[in-house]
Amino acid sequence: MFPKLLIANRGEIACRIVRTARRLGIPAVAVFSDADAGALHVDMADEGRWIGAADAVDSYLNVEAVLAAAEASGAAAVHPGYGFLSENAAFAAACQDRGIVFIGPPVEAIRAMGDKTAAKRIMAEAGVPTVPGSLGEDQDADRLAADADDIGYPVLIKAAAGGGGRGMRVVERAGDFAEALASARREAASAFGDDRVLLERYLARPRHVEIQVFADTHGTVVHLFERDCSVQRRHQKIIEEAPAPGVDAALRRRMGEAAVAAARAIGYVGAGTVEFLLDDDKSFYFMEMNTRLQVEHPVTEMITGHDLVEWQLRVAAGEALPCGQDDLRIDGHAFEARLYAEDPARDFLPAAGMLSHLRFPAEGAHVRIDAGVRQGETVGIHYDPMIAKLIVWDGDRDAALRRLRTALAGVQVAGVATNLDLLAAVADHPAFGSGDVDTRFIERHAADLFPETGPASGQFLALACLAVLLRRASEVAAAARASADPWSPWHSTDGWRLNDDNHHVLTFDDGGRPVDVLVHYRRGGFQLELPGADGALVAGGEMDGAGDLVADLDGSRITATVARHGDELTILCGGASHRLTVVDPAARAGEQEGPTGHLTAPMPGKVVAITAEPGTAVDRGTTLMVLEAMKMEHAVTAPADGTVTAVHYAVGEQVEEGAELLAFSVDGDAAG
Ligand code: MV4
Repeated sequence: MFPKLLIANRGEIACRIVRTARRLGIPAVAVFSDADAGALHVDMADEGRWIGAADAVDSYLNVEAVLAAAEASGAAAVHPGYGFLSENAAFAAACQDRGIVFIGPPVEAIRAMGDKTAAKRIMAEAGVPTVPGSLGEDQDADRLAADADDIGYPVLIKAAAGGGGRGMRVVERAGDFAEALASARREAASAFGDDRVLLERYLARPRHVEIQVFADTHGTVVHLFERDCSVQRRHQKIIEEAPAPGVDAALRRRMGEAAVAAARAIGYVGAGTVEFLLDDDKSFYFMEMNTRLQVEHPVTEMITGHDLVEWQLRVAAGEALPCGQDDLRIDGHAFEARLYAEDPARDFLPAAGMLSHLRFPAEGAHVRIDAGVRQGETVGIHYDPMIAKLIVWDGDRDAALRRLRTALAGVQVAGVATNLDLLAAVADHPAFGSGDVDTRFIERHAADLFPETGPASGQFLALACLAVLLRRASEVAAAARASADPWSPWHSTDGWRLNDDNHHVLTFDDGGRPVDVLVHYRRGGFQLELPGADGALVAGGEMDGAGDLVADLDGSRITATVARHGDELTILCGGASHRLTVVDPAARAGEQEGPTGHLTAPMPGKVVAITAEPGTAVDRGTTLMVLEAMKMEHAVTAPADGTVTAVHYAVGEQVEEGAELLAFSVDGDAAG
């Protein structure tokens, strides 16, 4: 086995690989950029090597820097993880040239699968089912239109050099083909520098079912069954599971055999994933092959009991696979939920911030947490916004789903917006519970999954008041103890007033809405007059140092966690959370303005589409411009009903964070 392993990645996957290396007694070298100097993966590894500036192109994508770190550390092998250089054929080749083992497939296999057209051609020749269509041998527009007629509408246009949905266009009728082709070509050229397309018959409600394959250097190829990854938001997987609902043993065998045939067709070695589209009638079609370890590999590990990173290391060291196909079994069911720092209130744009509070459920036989960050660390915008993966297992799907729901309720995050509520909403959804999943699940159930964030409930408001009041009391008590005159009335926090009831107004900002609570001080607690409530609520409680609050609200005992980050409070209670900002009464003088007329770039990026027409009235939420940042597209939307009055950038231009993109006149706003 290797005397030392360098991990050319960061975050949760780097931590995960270190854990296996440690278990196998292999010294691990972490690499880090300026942004990751104190990161968890560096602390966990045996060595850390700086490789460059925060921007990935200067560090984790910097082939020379990574190889220099490998050579300087004496690493015999490099594990690329996923993303970054993991499917970069030039990097794999450079490792070979420098005598460093690349933990992954042969360079030719990476190259072959990198081009969707070539990959599809190879698979078709290998007898792997592919979607009927045209490989676009002739890219002439009229020729492609004729191919589309032969396929029959609806037709899907796909970027030959693409993946993940970029450059895809569904065309319902012949009359729309020419424009859709032009649009797809523009996006493909912009995203991949290659505007070639291929055409396929469009499957209306497919599922994304992928097969984990593994091949060694002795001719053995096995599959480790399937994963269903249909629940995706804008081509980003959010919850995956294994085995796939509704896949019976016969279908599993057919898909597994097709995946093994696909791997053999390209002389595969190592861990790979063959992605299929599974149609309602149980027909399945090759979509693409990923020549890396996938993010979602843990669900396969949980149902098979094998460590796929250990298998990767052993195969790369020339060992035979630890077991054959007949030795592999499915035991139980597993789910993975991906916790991302994304802001649901901003169309799931990547969110940045300090994780002032981060708690996970206890790990064990049923719960595994693959995290890349710790409480107190900052999530930036340089990299994929993954915080952690929550993986659960149990004997069958229903039991595993109960574990998932419970585990999600045990996740607590404050200080940065996350997709936690969406994960819980999907896990709780009846359609998900019945296994009725397909690639349009999120779209079909959007009304249930993205409820408008309403105002804080009376309970959450009361808990926020208690948190503020108890904290003030402890701060003042501490100050009194430290002062020369501990008994001074100035140290009292009982709201005492001359000739008046002891009371005080607490003001919060709740999603842009000011909320006042009248607090009456009473022996041993408070009476709270909440907006819209009939009668006051009697509240008391205690808060411990970890931010846990044990409250008594009108006689009901409620435990909650209160995470405070500056003036922002996040109340976490019963699996739900709500953010409120404490407003200093003096600050209310300058009333907050409503939606502004200036739309600025939330992060550095490139303008890839402009749909705003100056002078055209638009509704709140309408997409006006699309930016591309960190390989993802981010929509700039109308903050209110109004009119775009000016567009300051053109497609293709780079914008800095904070740059004013458009001028916008809010309806009824005199400023215009
Ligand atoms: C398709 C399809 C329907 N019909 N191909 C999306 C990105 C790339 N992985 C291929 N994708 C699709 N190809 C045909 N002929 C629907 C999708 C698709 C999809 C596939 C898997 C997971 C999520 C998806 C979301 C939207 C569309």
